Amino acid sequence: METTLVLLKPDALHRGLVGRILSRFEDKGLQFAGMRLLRMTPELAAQHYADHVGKPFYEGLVRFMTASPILALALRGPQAVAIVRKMMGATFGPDADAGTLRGDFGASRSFNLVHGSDSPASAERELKLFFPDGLEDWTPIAQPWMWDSDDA
Ligand code: 3AN
Repeated sequence: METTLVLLKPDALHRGLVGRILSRFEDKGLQFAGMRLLRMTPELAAQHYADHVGKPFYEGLVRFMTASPILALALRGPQAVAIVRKMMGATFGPDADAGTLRGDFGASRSFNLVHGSDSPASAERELKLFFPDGLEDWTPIAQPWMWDSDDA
């Protein structure tokens, strides 16, 4: 069982896409283990995007991510990290396949709606940044029909 960090970025909130994006994750059978509306600070951005500090696009990325609130999610399920990455699609809207979140909802290279951890190790690091008090542990009533012991 994995838990991954997803961020719905400012463009998702401004464009009223939150409900539809959450529905896609619910429809897939991923479980909400954390949900938090917050304003990303430049300090939090520097920690979260540590690998990108100093790159040419970094300042623009931070300006975008700190402009208005974001919604942080912890999503849980078997192979949740890889599943969310597939659901997000390629980094830039014009390149993202139809059927993915970025492919269906955006055409921008800068405003790409969602973030998802790129590995279980990144997920562990990022979840601590956005959910320092930990996550909610609960069992959805439908879980016995969502996945088998072989999946988890
Ligand atoms: P992804 O979000 O698909 O994992 P990363 O981790 O390579 O992409 O990049 C993190 C974020 O930085 C992206 N979501 C995107 O918003 C931004 N970004 C990455 N590369 C570029 C670039 N060449 N130009 C502008 N923004 C970029």
